Amino acid sequence: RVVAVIGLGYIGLPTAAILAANGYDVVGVDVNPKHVDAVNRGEVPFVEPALGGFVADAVAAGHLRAQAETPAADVYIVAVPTPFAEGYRVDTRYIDAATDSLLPHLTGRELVILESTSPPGTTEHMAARIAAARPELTGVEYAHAPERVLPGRVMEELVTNDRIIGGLTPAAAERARELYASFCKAELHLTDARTAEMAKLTENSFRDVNIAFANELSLICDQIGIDVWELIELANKHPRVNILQPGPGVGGHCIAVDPWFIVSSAPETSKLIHTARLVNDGKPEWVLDKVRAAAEGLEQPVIAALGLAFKPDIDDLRESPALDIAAALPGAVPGATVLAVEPNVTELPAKLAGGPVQLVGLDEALERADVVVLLVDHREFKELDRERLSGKRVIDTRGTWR
Ligand code: SAJ
Repeated sequence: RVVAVIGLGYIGLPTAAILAANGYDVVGVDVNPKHVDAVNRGEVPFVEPALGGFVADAVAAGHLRAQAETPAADVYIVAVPTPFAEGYRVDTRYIDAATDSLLPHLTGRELVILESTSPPGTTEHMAARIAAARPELTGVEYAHAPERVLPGRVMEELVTNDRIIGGLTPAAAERARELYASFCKAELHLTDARTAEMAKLTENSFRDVNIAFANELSLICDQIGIDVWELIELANKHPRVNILQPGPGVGGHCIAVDPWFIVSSAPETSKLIHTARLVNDGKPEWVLDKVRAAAEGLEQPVIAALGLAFKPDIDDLRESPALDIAAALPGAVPGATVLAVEPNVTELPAKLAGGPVQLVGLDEALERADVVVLLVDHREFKELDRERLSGKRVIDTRGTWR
């Protein structure tokens, strides 16, 4: 049985590789020729532990190949980006393009699975789009099977996390269950597509609201002179309290995005979820204020921004507050030289390329900087000998060097 996985990104490629390792013939489809070529060489075009071995083995065994064109297949898995459109509604441009690419191949027996995180109703939208173009096909089945894997632990969590599978019909859900059961050793929970869509958004909103609580505490504690990390550690000794960690903001393509899909689905009602987004999105500005204050009185200060990724030990810069802060620093502190350190990338991302921010190694940054702002708790920064920070003005947004 042939499975076509459309979108070979952070979710599509791991899913393609693990299906190939579990008995399916998998064709990965991507519009980016670099991704296609990398996969066909058995390589992974981004950083994700353990994925490299899976891809190399699957390609070598002939169970996985990549191409630009959508092929005929028995099962289609759509794992393309779902960015925002106007008013924080979903932009279905990539989903629609993926859906349209199936049209010439469908015979009426296929299962189409949407994995991309989407507002309630998106799986129905796909089905309606196909029905409008190919009304004679009555047997195509649809399901939504949202991924919940944590970047950095994807290959493990694909196997060990419970999974929600929502069918447009119960039969579609059953059919999708069989596919996921080939590699997922945890429980598969069947429901309808709308509930599955909302469940995914709810999980990430839960985390966003809880991080906002920690971030708001960090502002309050700063104002009244309390160490927020000690405070949280102590409060968490309560058996039913489990506060998350403050940071420079919330990043990634999931937690900073998904709550908006709930807000745009029910704008009048989603008050807390909306406010949490604003609290977390306000944190980078607060960090910039701290850096501005730290640089005060220094002539032509050198500022080192440690970390650009949206979380530790990955190269993913999507929606990263650290990247936004680094990009805003030259404007926030006029006359400053801004050095960025990001051990997981080899060149400046598009947002910084050609601008005043320089990408340097950790040693050079520490040698030159007057002000050091820690934005991501990468391993290299955690292990740093604290002596090397002496004499510098330090802003530790993660509480790593307490
Ligand atoms: N963060 C904090 N404080 C914390 C925890 C996280 O500031 O205590 C920040 C991180 O620094 C990062 C952001 O939140 O900027 C998100 O990081 P994360 O590790 O919480 O989550 P993601 O985006 O890597 O993955 C999330 C996960 N969802 C949940 O934990 C509910 C993952 O399981 C999902 O599969 C993923 O979103 C997704 O793809 O939706």
